[in-house]
Amino acid sequence: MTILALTGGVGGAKLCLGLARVLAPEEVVFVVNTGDDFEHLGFHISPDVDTLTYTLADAANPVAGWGRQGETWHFTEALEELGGETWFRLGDKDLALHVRRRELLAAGQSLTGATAQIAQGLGVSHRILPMSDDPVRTLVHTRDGPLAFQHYFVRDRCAPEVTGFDFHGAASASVNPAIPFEQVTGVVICPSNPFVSVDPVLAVPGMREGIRHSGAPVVAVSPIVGGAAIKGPTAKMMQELGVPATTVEVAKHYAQFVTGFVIDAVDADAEGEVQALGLATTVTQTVMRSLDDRIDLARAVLAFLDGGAQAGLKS
Ligand code: FO1
Repeated sequence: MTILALTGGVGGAKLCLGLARVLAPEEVVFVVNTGDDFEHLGFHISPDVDTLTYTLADAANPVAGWGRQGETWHFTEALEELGGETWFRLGDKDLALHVRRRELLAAGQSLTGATAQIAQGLGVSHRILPMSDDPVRTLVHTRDGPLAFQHYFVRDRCAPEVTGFDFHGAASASVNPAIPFEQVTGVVICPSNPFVSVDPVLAVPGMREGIRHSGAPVVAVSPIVGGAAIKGPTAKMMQELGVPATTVEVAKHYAQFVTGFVIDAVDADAEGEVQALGLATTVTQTVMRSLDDRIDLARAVLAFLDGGAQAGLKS
């Protein structure tokens, strides 16, 4: 059995931790969005890869979700004094990861290879695979023109009104060859932002085909609960794109690709509408506050994959 988990951002990383507690390293592969990556201060910054790595290493900042816990900020403060860019804050321990990754990349390692060495250094034995080792950059189209992802997300604090997204470089990117599609028995789309965390992963040529060819059931966990995103700009983006910020709308977004959809108990009344899209459904608590919540949701998702998430079955 090999589960493929597609993830990005803080919300997705929470479910990945639950899956990592339930599945052995040889039973699951985490495929991570790299559309948020950018070159900054001479470093290749890979936020979703690092958020997942720190999360699986139990080293993530539990409040922010990104960066490391127990950080100090001497580098950023000193950079400020020198007039450097500090809108994108790098903690002192996090800085070591960026220095190490730059060293590994400069020595010819792929992002996958560098990620594996860093994960190993942090005691993570689960497989963390960037969706591609080729550059893919999410471009956020707004009323005031296009923005690089981190300029939208961090520098401008998700304030600009979005009109659409492009994944620059996706068309010529190669899907990560380390993804074992032929062994995949189930696919989980984690509760990440569908537009800027999941869509970039699915935009890599060969990703959808590899998953479809595996014949494995594909389930998505709704990142919207009760009309709101647990974290991040998902609901705001949906409203700005002219769609209601509802779990049903997320199900529609995924309907052509997934066989099952995981709905939070708060939205149980939406189950019929989601089933009418031809999706199997399961209702459970998807809001993850504790480690137990993460583990319970992972178990519920795996049970759903084993049971009712075959195309067309209702559970
Ligand atoms: N997010 C912020 O809102 N502010 C920051 O200063 C910031 C710094 C940062 C540094 C390293 C890293 O791996 C992530 C960082 N993030 C920051 C989060 C990042 O922008 C987002 O996690 C993803 O790009 C979207 O999920």
